[in-house]
Amino acid sequence: MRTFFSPAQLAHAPTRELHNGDWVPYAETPARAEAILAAIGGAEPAVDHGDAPILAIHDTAYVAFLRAAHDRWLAAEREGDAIGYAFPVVRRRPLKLDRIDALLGLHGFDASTPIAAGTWASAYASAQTALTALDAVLGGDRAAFALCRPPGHHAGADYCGGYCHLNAAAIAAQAARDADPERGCARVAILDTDYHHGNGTQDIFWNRDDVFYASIHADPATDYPFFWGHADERGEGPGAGATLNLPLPHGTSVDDYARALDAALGAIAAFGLDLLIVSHGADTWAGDPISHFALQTADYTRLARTIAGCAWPTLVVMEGGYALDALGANVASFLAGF
Ligand code: SP5
Ligand code: ZN
Repeated sequence: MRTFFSPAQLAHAPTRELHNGDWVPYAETPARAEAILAAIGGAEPAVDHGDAPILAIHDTAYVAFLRAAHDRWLAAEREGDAIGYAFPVVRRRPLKLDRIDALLGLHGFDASTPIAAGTWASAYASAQTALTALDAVLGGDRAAFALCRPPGHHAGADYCGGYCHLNAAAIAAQAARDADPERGCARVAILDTDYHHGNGTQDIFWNRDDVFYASIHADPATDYPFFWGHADERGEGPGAGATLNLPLPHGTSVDDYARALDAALGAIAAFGLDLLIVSHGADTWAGDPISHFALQTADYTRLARTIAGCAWPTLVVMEGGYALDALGANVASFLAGF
């Protein structure tokens, strides 16, 4: 299957993140993309689709913030990566705040998603990679792979978090909806197989009945992002019933995972769709350094075959996966199933 990636996606390279109250090396490294590229034998470059498809999902003020945040951090005479430390969870109201620390708190929900010098360039390129792979699928390919990095599924319309800045899967879903009638998709389903719940994607489509969101992930009672991804979250208003969360316990291996996948695919089939977007994380692998499932490398081929067996036009978008020495093989195994 055709695979897309842009070298600009390597520019984002924060040095450290907060973990259990201390600084640790940043887990979401450029080397992740290089490991995947090496295993799958390279990729075609992304085509620039401009800001418009990004602004169809993300707020203008958030995009302006993200673009300028690191320069403003330096202008405030700080060094290194920009990280927020005060978050407005109490009586939020519109305020005209200008200080970089206020903006970092306003546009983020955690202190483990730094903004570095190359962050905007990489997040923008990651979104373009998803849009270019989408073109291949809308053009008739049965499946295509967007090697997105940085990942996107924790990012909402106006906030970053969870190593994510722009939500490439959501941007691609909206672009598919907005494409001209000949290629466009009236109904899109997103299947999120990352170990973590994709709270940003869920939030973006929470009230909508044209984009279904199904996620299989670690129970947020025990894992990040804690506040979202619980089984009783189903969407609201016109979107009631168009969100499906399937949390699983630590230690989940392939048979239990495959049962959850069958349930997700059944719900997606019942919704009816013109396009499937798989927000794929390889952090469900048994040896992942920040996760607690027990999938084996070969399991990914089996799971992907189950998805491919549904015969829906499919865009696979890369999300997480942090075991550098196994990441390439795990992603290659998943793509082999298509
Ligand atoms: C896209 C994705 O998989 N995001 C995951 C975000 C999880 N962030 C919080 C996890 C904290 C663990 N940090 C461990 C760092 C080890 N170097
Ligand atoms: Zn993840």
